[in-house]
Amino acid sequence: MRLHSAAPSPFVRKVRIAALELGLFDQIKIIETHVAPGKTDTQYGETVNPLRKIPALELDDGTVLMDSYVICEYLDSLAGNHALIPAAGDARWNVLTGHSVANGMMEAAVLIRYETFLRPEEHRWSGWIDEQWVKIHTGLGWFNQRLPESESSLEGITLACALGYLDFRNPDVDWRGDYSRLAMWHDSASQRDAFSLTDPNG
Ligand SMILES: N[C@@H](CCC(=O)N[C@@H](CS)C(=O)NCC(=O)O)C(=O)O
Repeated sequence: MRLHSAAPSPFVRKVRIAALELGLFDQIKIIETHVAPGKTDTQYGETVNPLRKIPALELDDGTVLMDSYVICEYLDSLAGNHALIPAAGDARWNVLTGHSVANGMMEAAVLIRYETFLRPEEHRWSGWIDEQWVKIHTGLGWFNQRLPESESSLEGITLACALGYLDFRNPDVDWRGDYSRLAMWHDSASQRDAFSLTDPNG
């Protein structure tokens, strides 16, 4: 399997942690792929992912899977024991909902990055950036009240990726001061090998 990746991407990190936790990482070859708005990689778009986003996973028979959620669900099915996503019941819906919220926080943080780093200064929209920050902070508060039951579920993995990306791109944002339960949860999750090996903060 070939995983189209870039080290700073929190969505790629989610897949890498999932593969490490499931013991499947040795079967994956990392392909460095650069996708940034404004720097169109037409070949990648035409041959791999029409949305030109990473991650995308190419299987040995040529099938391409995307996006990060689908890839994680696929890896979970290969491992065969529902370690990432519970098979049924409340546990399943809780993990999937937590994943959606953490993923949305990651999307907001990546959009802020594009808006502040890539978009020409005269075209930036500060009100829109503020709205993304509100989503991130409301999400942090939501998780501070409702910590994931498992660090290594898809919810726990995605939340750790969202928090790690905030530290990586916005080290000046002191989320730990406002969300102390979440900070303790993140300290504990970060001890896991799969999380520390992929930490963008080194
Ligand atoms: N829904 C996608 C989001 C992936 C995503 O936004 N990746 C970013 C890199 S962190 C990307 O490829 N950006 C390029 C673009 O938006 O054109 C997933 O879960 O895989």
